[in-house]
Amino acid sequence: MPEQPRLVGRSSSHYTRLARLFAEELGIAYAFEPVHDLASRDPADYAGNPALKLPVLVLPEGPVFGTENICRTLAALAGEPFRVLWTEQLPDLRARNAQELVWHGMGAQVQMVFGMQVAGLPAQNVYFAKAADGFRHALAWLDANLESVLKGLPPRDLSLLETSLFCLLEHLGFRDTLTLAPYHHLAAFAAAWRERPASQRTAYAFDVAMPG
Ligand SMILES: N[C@@H](CCC(=O)N[C@@H](CS)C(=O)NCC(=O)O)C(=O)O
Repeated sequence: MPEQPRLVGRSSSHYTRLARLFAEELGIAYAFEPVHDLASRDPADYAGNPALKLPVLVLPEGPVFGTENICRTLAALAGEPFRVLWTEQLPDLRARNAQELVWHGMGAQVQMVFGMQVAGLPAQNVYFAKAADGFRHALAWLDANLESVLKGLPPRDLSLLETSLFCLLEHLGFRDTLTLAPYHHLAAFAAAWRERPASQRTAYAFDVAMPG
């Protein structure tokens, strides 16, 4: 039997969940290997990723760094011809801006969680205060434009845009950074996506280190 792909990441990470959702939706079996110490500065703890970032997909031919790169690799591995919608196939500027703001939000979320919750730096520092403002403005833009963006998407089995948006929105409550309450369209989108079996199989959780 060929070796299963190995996904090195964290069950509490929105980037990891994006990769896992792709694997689940595309029917790809994989082994999950948690990274327990996010403060580690040893690339070996990140499956050799020199950037010290996760997730990493490990294949017999080598590691794949970066979540979008991993999603594209998983789609290429999928046996069936799934219709996956990538950024370059989004139909217009508004949809491509939406993807950009989702990536921005995912980065801002790492900045806030790693900076304030992991490193314990002060939330009132302009570095975090400005990040939170930009993040809220981006969410407001996404909320105002979501309906029209979704209406314009071509038929698909899966899209990077919707899957990444869901991972981001669910992470806000999980990590208690920003509230989704003011954003009704985003909240409804997240509630609908939460029902998917793949979403339920990849719910956020903190990985527990096994003793011994
Ligand atoms: N560009 C990377 C970003 C991944 C990323 O920021 N992952 C977070 C976990 S959700 C991480 O590694 N955080 C540790 C850190 O920032 O030091 C990707 O697309 O995979």
